[in-house]
Amino acid sequence: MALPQRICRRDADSTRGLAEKAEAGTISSGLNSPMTNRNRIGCVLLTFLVLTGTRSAAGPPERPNIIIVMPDDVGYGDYACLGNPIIHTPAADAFFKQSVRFTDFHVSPTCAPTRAALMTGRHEFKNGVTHTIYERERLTLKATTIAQVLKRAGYATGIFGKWHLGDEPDRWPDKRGFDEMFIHGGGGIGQTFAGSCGDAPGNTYFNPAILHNGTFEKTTGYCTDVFFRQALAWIDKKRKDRAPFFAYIPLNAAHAPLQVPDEYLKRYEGKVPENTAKFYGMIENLDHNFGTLLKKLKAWRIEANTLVIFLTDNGGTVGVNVYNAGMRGGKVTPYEGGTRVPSFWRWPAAFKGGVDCAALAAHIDIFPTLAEIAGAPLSPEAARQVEGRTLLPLLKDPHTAWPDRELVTHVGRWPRGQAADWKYKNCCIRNSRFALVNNSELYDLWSDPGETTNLIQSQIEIAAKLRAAYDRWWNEILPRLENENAIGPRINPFKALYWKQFGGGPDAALLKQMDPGLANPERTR
Ligand SMILES: [Ca+2]
Repeated sequence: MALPQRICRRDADSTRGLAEKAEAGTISSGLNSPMTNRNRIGCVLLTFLVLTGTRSAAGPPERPNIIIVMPDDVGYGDYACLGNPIIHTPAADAFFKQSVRFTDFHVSPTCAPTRAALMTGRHEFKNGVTHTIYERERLTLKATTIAQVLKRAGYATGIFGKWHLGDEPDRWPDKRGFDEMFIHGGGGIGQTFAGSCGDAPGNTYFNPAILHNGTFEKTTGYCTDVFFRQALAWIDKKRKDRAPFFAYIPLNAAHAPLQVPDEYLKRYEGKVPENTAKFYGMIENLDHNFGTLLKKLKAWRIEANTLVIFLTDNGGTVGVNVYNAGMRGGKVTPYEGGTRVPSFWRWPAAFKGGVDCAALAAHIDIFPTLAEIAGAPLSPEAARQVEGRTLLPLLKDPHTAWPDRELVTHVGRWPRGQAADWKYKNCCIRNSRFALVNNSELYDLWSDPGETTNLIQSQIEIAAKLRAAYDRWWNEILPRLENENAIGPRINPFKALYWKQFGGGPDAALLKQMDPGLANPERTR
């Protein structure tokens, strides 16, 4: 089982960590940690090597292609390689054996927040993202995205799937660093929410109309098959161009509604509740597509120098009642089960796979890691934006020194205008050992990974230190919540564009559902 192994790894890591801290004489916070000098030097060195083409047999590989595959609403416990006793995920399991696996990797507790943090290398609230709807899913236009950074460094950049950081045309990914854009709208195919957040009208997971570089295409097939097919065709073209590429493949599956091809349902029917069977079927379909992608990389002989990152976008959902890897909570909670996700990294030319890394890592680390790997220089502004750390030292040596840090989780989603009252609600600040939840619960994750025993009364100093760091963070983010009072348009932009292209329009019920004043009266207060 995964759980006892995890405790052992953390114990080993704690011993190592204490020795490292004693040696360094300091424990640093990850809340505002810029790139270290060592990493900056590494970045400059890699840039030099890339620009000059210098490469010895023992030197670093050429900068790799980069692929991120990120299923939606799938948790740590939803993979066979991570202990799930029922699900069939052979591609992820094989990939797991070839990868560096982060065992304490955290994302945000919901969809748009994780995407905002991944794209910018900093907490989603600093990007104005405090919800998944009501304009509060929109990524600030002031931020620099990792796609922009990679594009400037010469990468071809493509997104295939779920953007969920703003549906208005000026917020589309093609304005945020992606050359190629093949996306659905809102937070999921077929969704409609008041204001700007919603998909094309009438879409389901089968044969959806997808926005392709500004024009809708009526596709054929199941959504996950469609997104992978499009991504593979684009990758095939780019690899023939011999340009490095960044393919970002954030799938909408296995987010509800639980629509799945019948053939993927059969294995689970009767073994688990019906909804879980559908959910597992969606994951198995995704796994089949992931396997096809990996086979293609091999057939195209670009496997060795392609970095493939596989992670999910928040904690578990439908599957947590069957298996949750011993964690408490799931999506939309501040507990471990809300944010700790699979995170597998494979780059055969640069680092050895088949190993676990127990260091406390997060989605905000992806930005600086990719920038360093690509040898992409950051503007001073972008460097200041990034709160994460490069993971490259850990990828090369999973046991290397990794100073402790503090990471903040906040579920957000407060009612309009009530941010200030939500300071200690649905939140957590954690370091590698302790988690302070809702300012009233303290857990020792090494001895109690299931977060069952509240130590708030006995570990007063530890709680006070975490609380002080949290208070500083909260004061910093409050002035940055730029979308709190935004009022969206009366018609979802994706729907308006679809009707402009194909004809048609909303009926009275749909108009009411989209209207920010009628459908969501608290917005007008
Ligand atoms: Ca999600």
